[in-house]
Amino acid sequence: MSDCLFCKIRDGHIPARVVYRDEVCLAFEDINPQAPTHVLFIPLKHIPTVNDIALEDRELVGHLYTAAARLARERGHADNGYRLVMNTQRDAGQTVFHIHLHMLAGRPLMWPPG
Ligand code: IU
Repeated sequence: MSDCLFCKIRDGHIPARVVYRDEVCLAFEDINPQAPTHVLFIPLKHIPTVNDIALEDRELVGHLYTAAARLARERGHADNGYRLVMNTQRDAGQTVFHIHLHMLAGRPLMWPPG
């Protein structure tokens, strides 16, 4: 079995509050939410970091964004706004090495972060 935590969530070996799934991606509530809405969008394909995104993955990455925008609309965040972010490597605070798009919404968000 893969050592990757998010692959284990994808495969149902670790529970998560899944909010969306299709043939390309999976979305689930972050276990330690930093905003009223904090959802992670992951590709089903294991890609460790943004550095590892290949040209052939371009559609997959776009798919994460369109899935996130749809959920934002469904949850009523489209007008007030939300943040989509992919932390990459140590200095950005990446802790799980399977790319994931954070969607944060539901409160005013500070900028710049940390
Ligand atoms: P990061 O960008 O790699 O730091 O984000 C990892 C996120 O994964 C972070 O917000 C954690 O709260 C979240 N997470 C989770 O949702 N479920 C888990 O079992 C674990 C981490 I470990």
